[in-house]
Amino acid sequence: MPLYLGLDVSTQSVSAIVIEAGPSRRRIVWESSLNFDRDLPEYGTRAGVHDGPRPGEVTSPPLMWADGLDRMMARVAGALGHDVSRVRAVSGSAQQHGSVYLHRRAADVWRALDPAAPLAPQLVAIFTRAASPVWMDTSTSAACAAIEGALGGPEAAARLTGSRVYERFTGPQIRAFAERDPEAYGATSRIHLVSSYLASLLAGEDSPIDPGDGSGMNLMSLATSEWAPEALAATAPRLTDKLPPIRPSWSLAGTLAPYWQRRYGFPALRVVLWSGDNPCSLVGTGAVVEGQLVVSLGTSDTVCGWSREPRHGVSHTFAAPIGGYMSLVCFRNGSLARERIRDEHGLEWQGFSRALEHTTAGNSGAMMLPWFDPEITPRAPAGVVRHRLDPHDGPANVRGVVEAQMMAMANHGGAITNGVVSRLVATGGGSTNRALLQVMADVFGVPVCQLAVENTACLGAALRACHADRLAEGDDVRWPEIVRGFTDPMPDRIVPAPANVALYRRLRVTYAAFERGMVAMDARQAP
Ligand code: XUL
Repeated sequence: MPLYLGLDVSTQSVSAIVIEAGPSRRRIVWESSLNFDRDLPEYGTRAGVHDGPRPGEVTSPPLMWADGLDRMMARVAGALGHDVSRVRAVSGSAQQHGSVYLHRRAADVWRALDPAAPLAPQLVAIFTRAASPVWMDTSTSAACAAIEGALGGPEAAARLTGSRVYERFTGPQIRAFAERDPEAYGATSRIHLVSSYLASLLAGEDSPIDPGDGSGMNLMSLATSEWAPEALAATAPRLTDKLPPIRPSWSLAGTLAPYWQRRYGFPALRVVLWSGDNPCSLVGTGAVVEGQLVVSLGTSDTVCGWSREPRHGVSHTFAAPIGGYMSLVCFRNGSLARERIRDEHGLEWQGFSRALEHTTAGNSGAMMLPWFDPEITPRAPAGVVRHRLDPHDGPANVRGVVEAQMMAMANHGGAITNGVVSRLVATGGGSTNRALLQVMADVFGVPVCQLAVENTACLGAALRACHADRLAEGDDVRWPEIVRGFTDPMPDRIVPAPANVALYRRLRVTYAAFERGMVAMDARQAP
């Protein structure tokens, strides 16, 4: 029976999932994860990132991602033993928006990697920028304004590229780099996303970008899934030559490079284009039909769902890696905000859950806006926490942060399914906390399902590898068949309490007004 490998390079870790996907046996065979801070301490990251010298700058070393990939491939080969010969295809998921800047020599270097030596030392000279900006970077507001201006305003930018121009999106990141360091920009012959960079390393050749991750750049036309010339022109000089082509998500980047075959004993397997973590998660949660909503509780919290036609009234519309579209709303203050409240009040996760269980829905009218860091949704460039509760009351703060996050997600994510949700799936690290999911069920007013697998982006990458492999074999397989047996919800759903549903319906209006008021106040106070 064939095996498929899915990899995930996220903000904080590298993970791998191997699946067996035959007609009768469909299961995860093996999974593993390594953490950048803990397992690659030589890069000196905190939560996988470095704060840059300028305010709002957040970066990661692209060399660390390659090193993590190398170490994970060694683990995969070691764990599978002789079964490694059964692996037919690999694909990957990567944090979205981050970009990697390469010298002309990069393509020659990764075409001729020496299997007798580790990967990272062979790559040190390929970068024109040693620090890659990542999605947490908020330093590019001036670039955003300039690009949006050139494209005819935020609405026009959203019509063209699927999103208004956001600080973390790759286009404004490229523009800011070209302005701050024109010499290094001039020396850059290729700009990759994290996803296409890592696919290139696996294939040993320059990988295209897939439309799923391409739509997180403010550079791709959502209508055609091709680079939008007017967006490229609004961003930086000679950008057309520096970007790889865009190809359908199920295309092949090539065959696994000799480095991986000789060093670790992998066969000449198919390397399928990588995509972003959110597009991959859509597949890994089985949300491949309309009406389903997926809430991911990770470093960032996100709400997303699939639709045949683009949805209006959501912050991001991406091309889905299965065709059609996915809507996404991203909240930067996700697990980091929950951890802040947990730590400020001297709690462990158990105590955090107990605080939720021992406080009542609605928090006796107390509310907070938990924007510890600059928030993406709504856009709140100066991170600041607003309280309508006693900041010293631990349990009230725990309930405050969770209720705020759930109400924000329900309010801003409503348009994804036109208000009618047929299945609500919770994923990501935070989704193991049932007390938190009870608040989610009550606020959204629908039962919450959990899946057996936690890392849905990584599973999605493995399923995408399987799909592309079967297509390449001439089997025009449908997506519900691909995800069957892997993404079925666990039986004990978390059911909303009717009284709380009615309460939160009212509170969501109050919360939206609180949020709007604070955003308007910030706008008035901005210099
Ligand atoms: C999505 C976003 C985050 C990252 C996290 O737009 O910025 O969800 O993809 O890895």
